[in-house]
Amino acid sequence: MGFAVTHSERGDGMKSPQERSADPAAVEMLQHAANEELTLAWDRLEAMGPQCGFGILGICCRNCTMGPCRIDPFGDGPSEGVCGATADIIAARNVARMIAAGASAHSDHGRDITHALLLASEGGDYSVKDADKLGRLGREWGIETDNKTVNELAKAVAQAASEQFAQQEGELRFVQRAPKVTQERWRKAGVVPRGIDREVVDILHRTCIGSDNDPKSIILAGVRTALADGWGGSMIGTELSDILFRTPTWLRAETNLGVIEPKNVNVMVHGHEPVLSEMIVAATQDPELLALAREKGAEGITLSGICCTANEILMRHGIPVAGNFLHQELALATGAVDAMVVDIQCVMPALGKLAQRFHTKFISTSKKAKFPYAEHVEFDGTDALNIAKKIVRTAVENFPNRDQSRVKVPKVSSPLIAGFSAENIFTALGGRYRPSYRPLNDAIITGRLRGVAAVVGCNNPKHQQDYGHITMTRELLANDVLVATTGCTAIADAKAGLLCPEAAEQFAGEGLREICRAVGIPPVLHFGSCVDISRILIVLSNMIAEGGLGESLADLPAAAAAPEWMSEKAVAIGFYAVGSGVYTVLGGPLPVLGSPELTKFLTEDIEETFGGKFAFEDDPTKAARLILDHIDAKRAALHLPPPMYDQPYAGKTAGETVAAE
Ligand code: BF8
Repeated sequence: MGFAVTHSERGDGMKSPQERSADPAAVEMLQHAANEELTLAWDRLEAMGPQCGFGILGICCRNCTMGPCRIDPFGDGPSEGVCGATADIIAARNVARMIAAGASAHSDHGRDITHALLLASEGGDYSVKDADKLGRLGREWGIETDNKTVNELAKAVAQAASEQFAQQEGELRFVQRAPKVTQERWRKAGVVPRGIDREVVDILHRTCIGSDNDPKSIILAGVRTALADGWGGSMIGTELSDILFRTPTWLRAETNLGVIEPKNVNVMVHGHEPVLSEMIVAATQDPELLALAREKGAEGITLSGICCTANEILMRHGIPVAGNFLHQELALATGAVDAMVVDIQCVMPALGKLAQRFHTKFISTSKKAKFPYAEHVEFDGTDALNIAKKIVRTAVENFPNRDQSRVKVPKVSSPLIAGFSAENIFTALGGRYRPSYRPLNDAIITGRLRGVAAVVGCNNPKHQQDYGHITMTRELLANDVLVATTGCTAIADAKAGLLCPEAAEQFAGEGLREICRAVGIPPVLHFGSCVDISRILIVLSNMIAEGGLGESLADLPAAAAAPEWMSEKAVAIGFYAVGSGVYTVLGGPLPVLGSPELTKFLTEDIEETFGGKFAFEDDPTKAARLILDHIDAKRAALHLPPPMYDQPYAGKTAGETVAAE
């Protein structure tokens, strides 16, 4: 697909476009941005160097004004902060606060979806699109479903979901979805989340000056907060989004900057919550606005997305994806975006100033996320369609202001298949005649599949964009590991052609290829946005329930990775994965290396409590091999035969190069 890695040396300390991204569309736009003298994230990173070593190691503390304090990792300077906090305490507190921030972001998203379900139950612009799933969830939660209308049940479910945030004691409802042995581990460790908000507050309290000063105790509380995200806020976000907007089904779509159509009005959504983007989808299809677009000289309206809100409307409508995190500025630099509409999370504050270099309207919509140089149109779910139409109208009316001579859209896009869920993976892998998890389990048990891996997470300009995702994924595929993906990794893989069934022919080992051929799936399954990693928790739990692969999530020949992570949300996800028993490899370490004791705890000792642990490995090929070793060890522990087509790391990836074919 033209994704390549080169290591040209410019000699001025600046990375070349090819070193900054493995994506040919990005390379083209980076060159264009340099010609236009635009400042992008990569430039700001280079201007920032050298970055603070204490921060990287996690041993600076700003939790009170006796500081800031920093610990000297080499032993010549202070070994304690003013209060006496050691490197171990400071690093543990810092990472716990990252978990709390990440869990808050996912969970507040879940809260907004809950609010939208409540609005739907009262009539208005939202309505329940998956009443079956609503009924299933109502029954699972012990809510009386008979003799209730859909809206009455929606209201009861929304109220029950809402209580999960405020609950003070007991256990979150979705904890019951985990295998019994996993639940018992949590109870024994005292980390069963009580209520979503409560766990976040607990972390902020215990990391305040003079509170919890036992690094292990802080980390265990961090795991509990992370579990409140994965098995709480994120899972509520996913499940209620499916109920409101429908559970995804397989569909074909297109991705990369080439989906921007220069002849059309281009509306781009960026952020996370489908509550906004779903209404924008409807507004861009409004006949009146389409007619207005033609009146203004455009041929139509193209809606595309960036980051996870793109994944949300891709999964349910097949709306094209313009790109992942590091594409947000590149998309604006095309000069063809008439409005970029943002809500929450992963939206760079730099966008407003960049938009001013073009005609682009930069429109913020959430009262929780305001931006410099943005026009703010508040959107809280009430009068949703009218507000969405107002936003799209702004884009349409802005079209004549576009300077077509400055438009530069790379002719690069790739087809993909998306729309996998814990529900339809059933039929996907079993085929029409055997819809269950049995074929998946059997494929692993017989060794046709070596195992499964979730490769997820962000872009980070410290890494060559997408290189880590693609290299790791291809190494896993070549060794018969079925890959599940979400978030910006999913978009990276899609741009590199890995979300097509044909990718199995080109990149998969023999066993995985046989499965993909038999059931017509791609070797990499797109499960949605980052909150939808909760779908993967459910899939893994269903695999245990199906039988033959152990009793807890930690027994599975499975692993997780985030090769280019950067967000606090990724830290929360990493901790709920490890806390759930999943071996998790991060490209780039957590900021804990200033505490050897904490590093050892997270990468070794924590396994005894939860069955999962972290590994830090920058090199995606080596990281994939850590995963393969882990999967093979789990296979051996389950007394499974070696992989049917054993080809230890023979793979198809060729050293440093991500196929420049
Ligand atoms: O929540 S993968 S850069 S977009 S944080 Fe952000 Fe990271 Fe992308 Fe979605 Ni997830």
